[in-house]
Amino acid sequence: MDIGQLKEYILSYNLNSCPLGNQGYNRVLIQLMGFLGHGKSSLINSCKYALHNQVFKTHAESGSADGGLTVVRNAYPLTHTITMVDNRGCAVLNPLETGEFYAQLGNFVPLNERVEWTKEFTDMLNLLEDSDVEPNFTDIIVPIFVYSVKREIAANEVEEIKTFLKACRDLTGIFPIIVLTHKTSGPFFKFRDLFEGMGAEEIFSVENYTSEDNLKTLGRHLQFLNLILKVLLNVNFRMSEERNPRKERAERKKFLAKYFHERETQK
Ligand SMILES: Nc1nc2c(ncn2[C@@H]2O[C@H](COP(=O)(O)OP(=O)(O)OP(=O)(O)O)[C@@H](O)[C@H]2O)c(=O)[nH]1
Ligand SMILES: [Mg+2]
Repeated sequence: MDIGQLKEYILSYNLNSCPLGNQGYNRVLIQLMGFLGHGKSSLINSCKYALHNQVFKTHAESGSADGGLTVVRNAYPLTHTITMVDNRGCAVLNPLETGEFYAQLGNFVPLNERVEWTKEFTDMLNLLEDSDVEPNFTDIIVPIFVYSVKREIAANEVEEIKTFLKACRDLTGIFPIIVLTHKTSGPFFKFRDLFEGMGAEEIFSVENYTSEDNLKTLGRHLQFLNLILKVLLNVNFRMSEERNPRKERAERKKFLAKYFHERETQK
């Protein structure tokens, strides 16, 4: 596929065209996750820039090197079917943070709301119950974990991230795609090996487009278009089998209820 065909494939992507039809799904949600200031919002801006022939624009506000800028889980449509979802960055990947991410991936948290890491056991159970009023089971969620290669990583963090990524896989049926940002400012090959060792199947190293540097080149555009393509290939794979959105939602609910119960008893 040349770049024109790649863009056309993404722009015209429709779940109705899957071999077994849409099976009750109507949207692909690309859910970003990661630590503070690692480049999540910039990744959204980069993908929109690569996909649409426009001047560079910051759709998702980005800027602070230390992070903490994004606190709302804003949704940014890329096409009529594909939406990218920003996230609050976490300082640590402790049970309160991972619990929130799992609830998001289960589609039990409404979009465009402020992300709180503080939800305790009863808050989480209420969240699961409340979401039954207007259940959302028509999204296919694809997780993306964003990590800056400028950052140091401690041995205990590697174990935490590994456990987290596997749980995301169990919940969504898709191993989170890893996006390594700031690739020209750190040992990206070291992080590639590290994430591959954690079980990552797809690892992209990118230099995000930013307000300071948004010089468009073919290779840089392709980084982001190929990332979106990989998301869609994962969706196609999942959609090649018979699916039941309601049943899958019920499974995710059970997974979360069990997780929150275990988290409570391990305190
Ligand atoms: N050179 C370079 N700068 C980047 C890259 N990605 C992000 N930045 C810069 O890093 C800073 C933080 O990026 P953001 O996109 O705001 O990061 P974030 O993960 O959304 O951060 P929070 O929402 O605040 O947690 C900004 O100044 C960006 O311009 C990259 O790949 N290369
Ligand atoms: Mg942000």
